[in-house]
Amino acid sequence: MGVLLELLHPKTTLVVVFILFLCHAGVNAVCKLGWIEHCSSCYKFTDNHTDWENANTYCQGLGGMLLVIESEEENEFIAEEMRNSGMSSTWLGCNDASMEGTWVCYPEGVKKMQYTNWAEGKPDNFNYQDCAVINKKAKWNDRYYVNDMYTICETSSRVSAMSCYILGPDGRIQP
Ligand SMILES: [Ca+2]
Ligand SMILES: [Ca+2]
Repeated sequence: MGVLLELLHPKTTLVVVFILFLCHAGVNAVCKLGWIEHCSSCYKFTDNHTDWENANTYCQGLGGMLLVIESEEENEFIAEEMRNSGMSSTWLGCNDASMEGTWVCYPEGVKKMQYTNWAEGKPDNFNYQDCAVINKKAKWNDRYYVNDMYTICETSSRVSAMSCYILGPDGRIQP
């Protein structure tokens, strides 16, 4: 009986709930407040409309990286979210600046594009375009570094990152 009472103690319950939350989080992804979770990634859809370099720096400042799309599933998810939020062309963290025609994605920098969804006839390197964008129809194009495009940031939602954050009273992660 004593054990049962101890188990029902609010503090114990809180610990149990917390442990359950951690276990739950171990299976499912956890994102910072304001970021959208989807398939082991967290995404921040921003109002930032700027050139590639600024967009890249902006995402790094938020502890992420520019969006990198690695599957059709991710491509469709992003395009749908873009349509929902009225965003036009958005930067991808990929360019072929180092070697024309060899597209690499950041932050790795040397990771060749695995999945692509170029629009017909793209990339065409028109007047040396080196940065990839996705439009709301889920098609990709190459644009200039200096073009102004929307910014979506991405980060891994791995739970190991949780040690960097504190759980708020609502159970969400505080920055
Ligand atoms: Ca991705
Ligand atoms: Ca190019």
